[in-house]
Amino acid sequence: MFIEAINHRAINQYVYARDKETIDIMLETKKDDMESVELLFADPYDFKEDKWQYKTKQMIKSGSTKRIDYWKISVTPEFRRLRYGFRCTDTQKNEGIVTERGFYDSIPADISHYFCFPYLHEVDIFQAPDWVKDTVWYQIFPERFANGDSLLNPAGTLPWGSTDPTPTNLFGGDFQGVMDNLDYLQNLGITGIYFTPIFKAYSNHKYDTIDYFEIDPQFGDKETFKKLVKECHKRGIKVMLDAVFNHSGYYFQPFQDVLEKQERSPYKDWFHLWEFPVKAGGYPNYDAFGFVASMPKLNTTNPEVKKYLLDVARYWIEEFDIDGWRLDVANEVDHAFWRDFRKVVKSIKPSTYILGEIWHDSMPWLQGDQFDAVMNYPFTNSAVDFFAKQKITAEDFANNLTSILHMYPANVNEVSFNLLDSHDTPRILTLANNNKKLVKLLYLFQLSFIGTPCIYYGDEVGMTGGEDPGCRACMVWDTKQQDRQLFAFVQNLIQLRRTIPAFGNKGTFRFLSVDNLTNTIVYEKATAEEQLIFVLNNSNKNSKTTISQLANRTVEELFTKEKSKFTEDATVNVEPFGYYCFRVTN
Ligand code: ARE
Repeated sequence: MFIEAINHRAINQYVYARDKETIDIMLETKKDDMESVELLFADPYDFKEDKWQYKTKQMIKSGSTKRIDYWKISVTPEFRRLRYGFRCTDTQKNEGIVTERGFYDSIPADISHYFCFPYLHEVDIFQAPDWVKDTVWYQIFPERFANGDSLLNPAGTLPWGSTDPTPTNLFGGDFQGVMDNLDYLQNLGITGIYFTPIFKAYSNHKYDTIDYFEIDPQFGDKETFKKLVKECHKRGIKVMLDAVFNHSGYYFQPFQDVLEKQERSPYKDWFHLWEFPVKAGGYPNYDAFGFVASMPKLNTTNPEVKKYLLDVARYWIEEFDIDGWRLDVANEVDHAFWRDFRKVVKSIKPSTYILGEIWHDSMPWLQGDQFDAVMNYPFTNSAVDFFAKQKITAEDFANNLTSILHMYPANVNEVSFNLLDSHDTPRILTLANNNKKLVKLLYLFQLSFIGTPCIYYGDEVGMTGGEDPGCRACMVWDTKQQDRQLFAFVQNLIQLRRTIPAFGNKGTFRFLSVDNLTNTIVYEKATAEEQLIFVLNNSNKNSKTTISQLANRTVEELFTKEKSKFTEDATVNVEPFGYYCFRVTN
């Protein structure tokens, strides 16, 4: 038994309240080391004649990677208190007891050895807004979605789509252009829009804010934005804005005041200045986003700055009824600020979705006191590596996704923002070397996975684009230039996700098999009522896969609507880059 590989702490994804009755527990052991793991558990005060009245429950192996087997179980302690340990039996029938105080050959009598989940308070449960679990997002870069009001065009605005995007050129995208195309978005089936920044700013991307309380004039005014939100809400579409609180823009009035008055400026503690005089240009002599002088870092520990930014957060919810905040460079702002941010936002509108932009393990921000979710770039990278770039094997992909699903509590996974690309990355069709079959597999996996999926504007009609700014081209509106077949494919997937509970977040996810030779993955999504089995052949060869769960079962294939009955051998032949989704009917 490899006791050195056994891992559990009574924190985070290892033990957490799933809901007001249920506690989920997870243990990690060395891959293929354990034959079984049992949970030993009871109320911390449940004794009879000085003996702790523990019970046992078999844990389920919920997934594996190259290194780790994950074991999970849920318990519903009558008095919401729990002491617990693990009894591990390895493949050589060796037994061992895992407790907080160490590893033992036999069950310690002293309860103080055991892990403790002291008390399940409802108020402590990680609560993300329910509506997010059923949302399909659409990301819009406002400058590039549609030019609906040429009177707003800034000087130098170019004809729509007339040339490639650059870090500075302008094409006049605005709110009217979005409103003119809400029917298009409703027809696609999306139910949430994530706008990159819309406040008054210097650049075409608006991540260099000049005024957090003003709409950028090239997009429109507050009345137009209010109307846009109302029109979205009428269509059942939520609206999420981009909060750039890690840094301001160079022309943000407080920073301009520092440049003018230097150490005499009342705003000198609004930033992280290194020395005086603060240089107006060139390499910054102050903290910034990266080393970008035009993005001076805000001192969010300064009470004046905190108040100013929390007022911004409050204002756009109270005055415009927005539904979410996406938090730019969220990992570089202090946790104390985000805790206050959540308190303010949730006090005004508890259903607001708080989404952090963090590209790495984000457990410290997902304890329930700061973010509801983060942008799930680990998911993005693995999906793109497997399907678009054909860079990793089916087993690697399954290992990565299994690890990702076990990084966080289940409550977090179901609101994770699952994107395939964004305004910061090349577009998926470009990453897939213009192979639309790969893009379809990407969309199929994304829209049937756990979490809240996001479609980047234009991907659904086959737009291409490389690294920023290449990925920010004007939306293609000429239907002759659009891939309408791809649009219909994505539209159908969204429809399946919205109408079949097991297809979306209500369905549990597990890989059934992966085959490196045929690069085929088989996974299941299931509810108590329904079982879906997906087969994706991510290779340019025919694949033949045996799916034991289909033996002698009758199924309906969701894309062809064909009904069939499998024989004992349950073999499925899939064409190159083909896919099936079988709904088991009995
Ligand atoms: C642009 C060019 C840069 C160029 C810069 C020079 O893209 O190549 O060096 O201009 O000025 C915004 C604009 C960008 C602009 C940038 C800087 O949209 O066009 O860059 O400002 O002026 C990291 C951060 C993450 C950040 C990305 C870009 O962790 O927070 O870098 N993303 C947000 C927004 C961006 C925005 C900013 C931050 C600044 O989404 O759009 O950029 O407000 C790895 C790392 C990540 C890293 C990621 C991307 O995966 O793990 O941490 O993200 O690569 O580099």
